[in-house]
Amino acid sequence: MTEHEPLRLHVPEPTGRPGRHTDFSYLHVSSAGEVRRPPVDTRPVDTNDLAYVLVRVLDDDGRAVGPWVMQTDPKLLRRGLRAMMKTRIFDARMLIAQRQRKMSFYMQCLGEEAIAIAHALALEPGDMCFPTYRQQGLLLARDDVDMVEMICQLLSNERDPMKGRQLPVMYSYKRAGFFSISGNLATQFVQAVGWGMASAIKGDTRIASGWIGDGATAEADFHTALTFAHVYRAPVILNVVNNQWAISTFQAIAGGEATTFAARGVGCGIASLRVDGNDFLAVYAASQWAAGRARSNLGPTLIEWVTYRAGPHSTSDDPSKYRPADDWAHFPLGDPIARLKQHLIALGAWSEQEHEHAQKELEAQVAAAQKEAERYGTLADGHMRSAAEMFKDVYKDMPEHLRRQRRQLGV
Ligand SMILES: Cc1ncc(C[n+]2csc(CCOP(=O)(O)OP(=O)(O)O)c2C)c(N)n1
Ligand SMILES: [Mg+2]
Repeated sequence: MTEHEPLRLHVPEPTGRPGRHTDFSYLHVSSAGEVRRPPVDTRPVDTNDLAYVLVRVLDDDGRAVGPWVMQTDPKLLRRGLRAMMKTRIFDARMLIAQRQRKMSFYMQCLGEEAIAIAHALALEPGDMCFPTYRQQGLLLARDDVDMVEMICQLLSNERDPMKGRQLPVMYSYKRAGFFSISGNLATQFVQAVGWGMASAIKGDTRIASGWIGDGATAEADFHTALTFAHVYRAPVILNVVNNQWAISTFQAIAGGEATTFAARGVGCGIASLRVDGNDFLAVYAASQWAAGRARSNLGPTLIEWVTYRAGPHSTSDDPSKYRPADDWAHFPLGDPIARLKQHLIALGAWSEQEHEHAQKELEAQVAAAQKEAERYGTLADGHMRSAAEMFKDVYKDMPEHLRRQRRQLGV
């Protein structure tokens, strides 16, 4: 024995658990308008302070304040609001369809809608996103992606463009700048950096946008991506969506305790921001800033979007087992839809009546798309693609062992 105490490890714990309120002071929320906006050609090292504060534009009364306010056409904001409402309605309907056993699995982005949608509106045609399963807003923000086709994929039916080979929610829309989702977390980050580097090597003007969750930053791919992005000043936006949870694991377990995920970027020599992900105007302004840097050969930007995963991780999860049931109601950054709605009403560019009308119209649109998609089959009616499909599209000439397996299956 020595005079020293026995060594021990620290295991982070969330402050809230079922029956015990979360103390959200760990988020260190800045006031709206308080955080400076650096010039777009700022040196990465000069963003160090920005990795520990929170860029916010909308104040508690729905006013846009501070240096990150942009002259944004209210038409664009209304488009963003409608896309967020559509996404929430879409998620709610698909959740019910999963409970009705029409699809095997679903994942909502409830509470996080502003991030993907404002980001989509800040990108240009041809830019390529490498999303996770929680960025359906990137697709639903666009007019050129058919909801019917998306729902056919969720239902794994005859018209599923993925031919039943992907998990529902793992979309792939090259034409809409949406790279095929992989279930292997964090792979998107290295792919995004690689795609951005290829764009630069080719002398193209298109930029990449990579996506990762707080939990997945603990994967080695995250760090590899940061190194390559920094070394070659790749034209890429590195989005870290910190929604506080990775299934039942609190963000502190992935390394968010007493520091921030944005600080990882600065540590690697990458310009970094920490932004209120539930503030549509802040997401739009920060995305524009980062896209401007990437497009002007000023290098990558890492953005930590602070938000809250308001729903379960997926239809296979029950968050009441590990966090307070009313946690979202106490989350200090509120609801992104309510906040943008309040702002537009304060501007005189929206009203309660218009909101109600839009809600009904979008509900009808989503319901009609679902009805149309269900005509091609659902998991519940067994109207699926033939098992023969899984043998196709892999080899130009099918090898003998696969022919044999197909014969054994009798398809
Ligand atoms: C490499 C890898 N490890 C583990 C999993 C299982 N898994 C799927 S989602 C998830 C949690 C991810 O949390 P986070 O990155 O915070 O994203 P969020 O679901 O909160 O959007 C885990 C562990 C996986 N898909 N891939
Ligand atoms: Mg998470």
